[in-house]
Amino acid sequence: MSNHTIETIPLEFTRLPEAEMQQRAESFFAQVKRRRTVRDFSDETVPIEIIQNCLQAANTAPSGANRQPWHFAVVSDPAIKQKIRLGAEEEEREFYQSRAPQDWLDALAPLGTDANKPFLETAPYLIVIFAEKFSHDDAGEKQKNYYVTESASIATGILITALHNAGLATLTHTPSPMKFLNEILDRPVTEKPLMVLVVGYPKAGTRVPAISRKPLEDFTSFHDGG
Ligand code: IYR
Repeated sequence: MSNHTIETIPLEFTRLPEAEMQQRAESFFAQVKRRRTVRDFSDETVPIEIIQNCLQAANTAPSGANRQPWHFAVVSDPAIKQKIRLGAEEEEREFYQSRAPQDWLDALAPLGTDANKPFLETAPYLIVIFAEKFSHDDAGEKQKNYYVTESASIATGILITALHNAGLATLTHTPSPMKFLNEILDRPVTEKPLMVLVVGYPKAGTRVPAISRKPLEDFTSFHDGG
């Protein structure tokens, strides 16, 4: 047993009646299944308080040793958005013209994506997510973080869900490589850009690809001893 004395507080946990658990599980699924990735954004602004609340929700994510190894750079400045667009399009041209193997291009064809990323300037917010490989302890000493990618990815998942719940559309954008984001946003090299989350309202009349999601039995297995 550890000889540290740890400070504890009572867990705030509400035990729900089973019927209510069922109902909540169903209604949450009904709500999140309406989330679709959007690539055409309106330039309409969104109150920053909504974004801030969703970020607070993201920050509740579990993380390795509770280091919370993430940084969210929220960009609304048109000049910085333009720089990000130019940087991303440069990488994407490389990707579409030479880096991507044919099988990858074939897999992307149904999405209709190409190297042009106008949404990086149109949408009111770009949230650039960085995974922090190191943080600093109370004495300012550099400290290694754990499960950095996993932790930052879980936080990003919660952020996407929170933004959808708040009535906003998102696009997970992953230009590769993403080093240019450290330079534009002045983030240290110990932070690895994970992705750009484009946030706003969909452009009026937006259509999205007709996709389906795998049925439960195709992506799960239940090891119940039966
Ligand atoms: N990053 C590129 C290519 C791309 C790759 C995958 I996998 C996608 O699901 C979508 C796009 C782009 O943003 O166009």
